[in-house]
Amino acid sequence: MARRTQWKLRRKLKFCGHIAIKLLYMSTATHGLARDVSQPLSENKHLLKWIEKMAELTKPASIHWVDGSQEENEALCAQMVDSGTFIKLNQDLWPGCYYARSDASDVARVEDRTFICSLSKDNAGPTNNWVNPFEMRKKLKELFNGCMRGRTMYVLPFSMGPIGSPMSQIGVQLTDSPYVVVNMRIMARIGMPVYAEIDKDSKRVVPCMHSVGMPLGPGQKDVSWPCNPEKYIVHFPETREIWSFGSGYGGNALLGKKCFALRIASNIARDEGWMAEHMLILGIENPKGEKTYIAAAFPSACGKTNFAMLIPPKGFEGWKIWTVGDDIAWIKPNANGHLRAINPEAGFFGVAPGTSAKTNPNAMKTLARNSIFTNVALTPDGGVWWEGMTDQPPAECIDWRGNVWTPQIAAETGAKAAHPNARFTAPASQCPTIDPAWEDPDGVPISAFIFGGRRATTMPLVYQAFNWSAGVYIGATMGSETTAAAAGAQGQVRRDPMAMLPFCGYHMGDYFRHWIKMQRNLSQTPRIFHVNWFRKDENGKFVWPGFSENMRVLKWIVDRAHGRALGRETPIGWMPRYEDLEWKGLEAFPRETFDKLQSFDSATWKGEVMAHEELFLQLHDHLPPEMIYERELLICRL
Ligand code: SAT
Ligand code: MN
Repeated sequence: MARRTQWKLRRKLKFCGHIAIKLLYMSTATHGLARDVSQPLSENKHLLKWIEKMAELTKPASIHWVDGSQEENEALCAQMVDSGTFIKLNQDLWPGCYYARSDASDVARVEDRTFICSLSKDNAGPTNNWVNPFEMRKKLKELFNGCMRGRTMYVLPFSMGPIGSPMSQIGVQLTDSPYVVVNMRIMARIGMPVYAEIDKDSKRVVPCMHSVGMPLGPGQKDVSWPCNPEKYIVHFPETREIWSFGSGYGGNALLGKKCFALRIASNIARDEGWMAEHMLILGIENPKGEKTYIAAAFPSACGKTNFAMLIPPKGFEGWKIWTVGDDIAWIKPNANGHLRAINPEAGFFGVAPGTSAKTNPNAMKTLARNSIFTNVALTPDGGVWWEGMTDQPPAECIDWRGNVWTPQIAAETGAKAAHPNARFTAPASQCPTIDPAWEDPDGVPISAFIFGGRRATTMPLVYQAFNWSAGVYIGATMGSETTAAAAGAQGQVRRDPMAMLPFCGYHMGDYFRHWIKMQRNLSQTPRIFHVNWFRKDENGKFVWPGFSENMRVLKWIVDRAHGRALGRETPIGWMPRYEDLEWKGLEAFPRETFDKLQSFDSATWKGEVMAHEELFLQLHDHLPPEMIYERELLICRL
């Protein structure tokens, strides 16, 4: 057959194929919407072809092209109320808010079921789970074969970062979870404007496959939180693909977040010379109107959201904190060699327990409307509650498992009303301190980086790295006690370099090298700091009050970044003396307690450096030489 005829025939077949999927899905699943949701909303032929292929594989009962409209959102929420996934909260108290309870086995990220399937095992490195990509593709084909039977497949286009920003990236998630669609609508920019970007064909689209992995047989009744005991969260870094199976919760299922914005984006960033980091971004404005932005890396559930929305304490009248992001930062040098950062997300997926009008009033205002609550407790008046929300717990409520909970039951059995990893999904635009520049397509300028972990001992409240490579060493050797954000044991110190251990999509050693190399493209290098809000005394009590009072540390950091604050040189870095911090409003805090907070003990630190060694041994063949030099220098100084 002549080439030309062959090509024509292929085009014809493709066209027939599109007609066929359209006909197949026409009549179903319109959810009372005026529009025919099975009608494609994009003309992009690669996208159409991929959807066709994925529908053939997963065999959904219908396809729904998500337009992102308010009308569609309401229809999806109403549908989930009918199916039992959602409970509509009392709209007088919680306007626009919904409540969901997950399956008790699907409550957090599953790190041991998360895979980086690069072509070579060496590229994934020893800190990631690796499976040969060909083998994994075979496995995924089996898992996804017919996995959407009886369900709707939603076509969910999303932009990480403001639409049209040169720093943004686009993905399309195919998912059989309407819960994921309405959460992603808060967490990312979705729908029509994203199709328009895709149809411009100017950017590569990251395909994200997601299924809860629970097909429905004919007439089979659904459960309120479908999922599968077998979970696979899979990344193919070379082809920039994500496949997630079996979970509907958080970072396992909202694929724009950790899977794309960190694991895949860290690969893109390394190749293109920028950084995808597990960092909050905030702006500090002093009474003169000078604004300084910093980015800070803390592991999951270590208070990033609280820090990002900090309210300056007594004594800091005229100061303001502006929130840009609470979890992820994409950071890129501009033409002048200055680092600029965007928050790729559009919402907060924050830990609910411990969030209150006292600890984080800005978060409470942000989540007061148009938010989704997952695994918190339901109060008799149709509201929500979680541990720490109020001093006085409700007399009775329904806990995250659906059981009656009272303070007495809690005292007797230790039962929590809310799961420790219960979350709110809230629009960033509703945050009272959202920075006016938070959607600036060029990002905000970054003057300092902060690394911080949850450490009961050893780590002082704050110190500054001597220079960039010493700072990279501090980030690379960060340790933190594990939290409920990931399934597994809690409270154990583990090395969590740059808070990226579960999120770096390639070899950690190469990631440190990338950090070292970044400095070469910078005319202005941000200063690097380490903080620890969580040091405890002999009685196991936190020594530092934290929250608003962290502003005192922040002010010193900003002043150091501008070269106008003093510090004292110690073996581990520059430290503020008592008199270098602003104590107005906290005069009662004893100098001796501060000195204790800042104290460092050579013997303990030698043990700490030994623990660094453990991680470095694992990474040794990819470790940049700077890390070895920095360790040697540190040992000499100790
Ligand atoms: O579950 S998420 O990954 O979205 C939240 C977190 O662990 O930081
Ligand atoms: Mn996080």
